[in-house]
Amino acid sequence: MSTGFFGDIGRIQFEGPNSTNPFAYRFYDPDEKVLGKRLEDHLRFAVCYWHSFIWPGTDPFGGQTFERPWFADTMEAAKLKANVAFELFSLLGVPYYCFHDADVRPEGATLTESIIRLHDIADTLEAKMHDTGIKLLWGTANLFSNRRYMAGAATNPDPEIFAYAAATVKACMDVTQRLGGENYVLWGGREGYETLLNTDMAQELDQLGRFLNLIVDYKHRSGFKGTILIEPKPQEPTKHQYDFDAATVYGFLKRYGLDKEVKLNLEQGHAILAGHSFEHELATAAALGIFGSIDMNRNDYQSGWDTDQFPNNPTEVALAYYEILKAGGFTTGGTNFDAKLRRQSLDPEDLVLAHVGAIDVCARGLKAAAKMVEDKALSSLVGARYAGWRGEEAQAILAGKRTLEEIAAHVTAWAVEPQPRSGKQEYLENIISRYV
Ligand code: XUL
Ligand code: CO
Repeated sequence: MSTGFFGDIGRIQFEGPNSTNPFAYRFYDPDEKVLGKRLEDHLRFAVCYWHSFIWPGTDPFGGQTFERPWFADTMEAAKLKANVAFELFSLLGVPYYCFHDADVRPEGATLTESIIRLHDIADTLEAKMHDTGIKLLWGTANLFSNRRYMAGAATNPDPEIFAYAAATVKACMDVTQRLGGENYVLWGGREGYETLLNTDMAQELDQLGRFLNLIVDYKHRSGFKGTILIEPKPQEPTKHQYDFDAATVYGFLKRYGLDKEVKLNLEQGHAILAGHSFEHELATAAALGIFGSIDMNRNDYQSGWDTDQFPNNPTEVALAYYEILKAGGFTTGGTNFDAKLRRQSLDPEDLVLAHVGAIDVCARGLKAAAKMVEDKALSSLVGARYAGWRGEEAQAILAGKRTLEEIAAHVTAWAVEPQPRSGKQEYLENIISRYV
């Protein structure tokens, strides 16, 4: 039985690019074949529980703006929330959703009570998943909201907090596994410092390395088949977070022997906060072999803050999916909208419209990117740019078969100096605008 929250809005259908119906997809036809694969299977959309159903519309100067019938700390409210959440997922026709433990159940007086409640609500989620066919892209633990985590979870100076966080993650991994989750995400919002004056950085990094090793070890023993993902973010809430960006996390994983075990969940807004573009983060992860999944929301370029807005820039989105397609596309990962409404968007239909637009811009971007891949629009030029490295001498250098002295002797024997070639940047940028 419907909760009636979304009124008479029916299932969103694909109507094609000429449709002016705001409740229709213009670019997202899940069954459309792109590069031999259904669009739905390329994009693997997920709706997040937290911003859509938990966030009350607060900002640093103002309180709650949203009024939702499930805003209460009871199991009854949690069940109503689950019903409405699955109504949104079904309306949109997305294949996946994601949640934190704290999103789906009210916190108990003890960890044991919290875990019992988590499994209780998982019964509801399991039944809904069974009825709708909607799957869990990833589960995660909220190790940042409660005051016990104010000085970190894994990186807390107090080992009891480390242990509490570890036990919480175990419970969340168990529930994720039970619900057939395809990934488990770790975002370390408090894993960093506020001031170096009270921080032992070497100690905290070792704690974080141990924590992650415990998780990977448990994954293998518990039989969880999903991927463990770290979500980098440079700062906010802490002044500095250890999982700063893709390159930093790679160095961390290498140091603690986890580079073959853990991949990345990359978020557009976090890339911007780190001073990168999203495509830079995607390309870095792909080059290092740790690309996993994405949170496809965007930041405001003026605010310098994690504004978590729904994506709306087709060129940016196309460039992101171009990197993802080059990396071979998603395996267990997908496109999660870690995005929230603006706080003035009060109406239930705003929640639907925000996702419709985001889904459509992603479909449009992916299709443009796929066409660029298909036409080798950029790759033929990139291939030609590096052609010299396929030569015999260059291959020998790359394979470590030449010493510095040998290379020097070789170069001094040349009759002509090497000449620079154009990088063709504007030509390539013009190609992008042709596809988008
Ligand atoms: C915070 C953020 C989180 C993670 C999951 O910036 O992105 O919502 O995606 O904890
Ligand atoms: Co995120």
